[in-house]
Amino acid sequence: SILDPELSTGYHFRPIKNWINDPNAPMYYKGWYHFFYQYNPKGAVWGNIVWAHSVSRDLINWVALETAIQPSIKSDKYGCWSGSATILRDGTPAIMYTGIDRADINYEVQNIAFPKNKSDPLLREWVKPKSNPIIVPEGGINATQFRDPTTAWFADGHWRLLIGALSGASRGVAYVYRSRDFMRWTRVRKPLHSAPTGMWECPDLYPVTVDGRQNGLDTSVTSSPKVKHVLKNSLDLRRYDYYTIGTYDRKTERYVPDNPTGDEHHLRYDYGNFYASKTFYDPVKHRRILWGWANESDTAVDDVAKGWAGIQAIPRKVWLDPSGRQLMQWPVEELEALRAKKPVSLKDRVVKRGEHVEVTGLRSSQADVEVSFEVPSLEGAEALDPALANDAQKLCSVRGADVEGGVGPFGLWVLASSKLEEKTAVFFRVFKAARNINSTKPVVLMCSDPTTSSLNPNLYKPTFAGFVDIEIAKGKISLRSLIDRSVVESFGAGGRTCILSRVYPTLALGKNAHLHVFNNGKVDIKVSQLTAWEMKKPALMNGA
Ligand code: DQQ
Repeated sequence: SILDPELSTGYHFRPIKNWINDPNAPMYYKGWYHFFYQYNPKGAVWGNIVWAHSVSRDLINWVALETAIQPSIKSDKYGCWSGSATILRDGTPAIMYTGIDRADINYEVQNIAFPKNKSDPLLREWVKPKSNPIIVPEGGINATQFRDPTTAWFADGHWRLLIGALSGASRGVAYVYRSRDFMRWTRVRKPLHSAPTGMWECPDLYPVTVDGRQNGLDTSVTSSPKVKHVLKNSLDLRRYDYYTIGTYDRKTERYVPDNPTGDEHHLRYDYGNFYASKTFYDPVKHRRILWGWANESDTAVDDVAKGWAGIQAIPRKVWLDPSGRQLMQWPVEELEALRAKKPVSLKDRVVKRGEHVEVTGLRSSQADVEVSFEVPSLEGAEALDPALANDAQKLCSVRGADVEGGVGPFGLWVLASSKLEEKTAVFFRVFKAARNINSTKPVVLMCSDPTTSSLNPNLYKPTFAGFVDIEIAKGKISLRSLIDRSVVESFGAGGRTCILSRVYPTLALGKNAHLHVFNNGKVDIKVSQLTAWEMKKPALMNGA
């Protein structure tokens, strides 16, 4: 049943009990990574929102501290919603967050909080200055859709930050606010950017280098010619995070996506269950790290029965692909410390049409699996239905893991029961170039298909999918899957396409979970290398 403790994640961040949602104000301060998150101290459903707080030395082992921010002033009496941290120029961290200050409607204002004691590296206590709220909705702004301040950036004597909003019935907006002293803020009349997508929750704007390296940049780096910006928004209506890559001009305070159709095209961090994400710059390892929330996909009744709901994805390093067209993501390297010493591996193993090969010798319910596939020929690839050439999700739902193809579907069955009644398929499928998308490149689809993941009939089991922008003509593609009891978090082609799914097997639990490589295509494929590690539990696992 859903209450089986074997379904509680082993190495993904989760609450011991109660509800969690958005990541808030991630930062590094005096030797510690700080992580705050939306938390309901009273139950396993959304409500009574406060900021819970955990700290870590390595982003993997977490210690829960006391609640950092909770309703205590008029301007946050009905909820302390999402926000971000900024390290000010004298080294002081400041938190900006949305407060709900009316009982009848979600009237949203922005508040500030500072550490009570800056010399405490754990930043245990936060104080709210009397001047709160410091930003209120005015000038025609819809006060019930005005929230989630970003990390601020500094240039030309001014701080700037963004606030997500809704204009009219359906326009998502990111407003820019400026300040000299971080306390008095004025809105720039024209928004940074907007698009007809519905409300923009949890915006995030940050620089990335275009020099092909994986290092990150501090949020205040805006001027170098070698910098592009990423604007991410969380779409309330569709419950996913999309981003564009573009140019931020700090004179006009406008942002222009490189791809004029980028706001419709919807490049996503993750094509699965991943929402309200936020990045921060890690000055220790010079990288930008992405946190994202993954909700449960069982029912609220199940959540209440099991007593907790929501996890965080493994923090991911993000950087700009040398093509400049998309971001790359990879689990932070610290995660590898949880890998058991002796992995299991396969080498140069051909997987024939219709064949599946079991990977034995490890407990794969909690594992990290890396595979490199070789596709000898693309000749047998299926034709792509032009009507689905832009709709990965639909394509995967009609051509799932069990539908025989040409080149693929091939990939992994994870969390599989011994007789395969239950299995989650993570796979690729290659199509011939589609005429209507104006390219001769074969089209690569990546899917996470949970339709047979559980015998429990009361689950939400959507098929998730995204295209993978690579030259498969070279014949190689890789897959990494982080399997963690009720999580399958996968990274295709080195982090080009990512999909996180929540699944709740009833049989494929603990030592009864199996791992296979499968090939349901007509063409043989080769596993040039597969390495699978059992994952240890972190010594310190959070809990609020
Ligand atoms: N969750 C918060 C809001 C945010 C939403 C409330 C996104 O601030 O817009 O818990 O999941």
